[in-house]
Amino acid sequence: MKRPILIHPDPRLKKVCAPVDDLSDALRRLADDMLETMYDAPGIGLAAPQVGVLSRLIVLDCIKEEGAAPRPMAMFNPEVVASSDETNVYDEGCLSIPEQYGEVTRPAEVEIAWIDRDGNAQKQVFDGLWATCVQHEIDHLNGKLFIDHLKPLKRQMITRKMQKLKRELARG
Ligand code: K1U
Ligand code: ZN
Repeated sequence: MKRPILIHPDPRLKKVCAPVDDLSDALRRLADDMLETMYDAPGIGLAAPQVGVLSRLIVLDCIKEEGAAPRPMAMFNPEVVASSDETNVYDEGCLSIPEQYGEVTRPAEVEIAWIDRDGNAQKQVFDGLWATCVQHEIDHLNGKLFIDHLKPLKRQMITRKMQKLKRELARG
């Protein structure tokens, strides 16, 4: 089931999310719903707070090539356990901040530890777009948006545009 995506500014997007204790069927269903919502958007990642659930769960699939096999991933309690000194700059977007972009500098390579949907501990090194995306999604779990990495003036300009968009959407 597709879920509505919250649009910035929304207080739920600024909260630190709670760790997942027990992997229930409801949480696995949430992960499936988030993947459906992400593919439909379309996007390459999604974090639970973006659908209003304040739990530490993210999904991602950074395979963008037409015709390539999808690689959906769901990560419960994801954590950065190591990051490279080398950095990458990427012009990031966000499904909660539609049609706005900004350059964010992040470590080029990160090692991530997480719990998979079967309850098994996993650890893997990510680079390229996968590294950018997984860091963007973990930021969401800590109440941080990509615009929080930008200069205050650009952040304020984007927030004002989003306030206007939300007013227009509410009017219908
Ligand atoms: O978390 C989100 O809001 C999803 C976001 C993830 C992301 C994008 C760019 C850099 C880092 C993280 C998106 O998926 S925005 C949409 C997007 O980037 C995209 C959409 C269709 C095809 C390819 C990319
Ligand atoms: Zn985002």
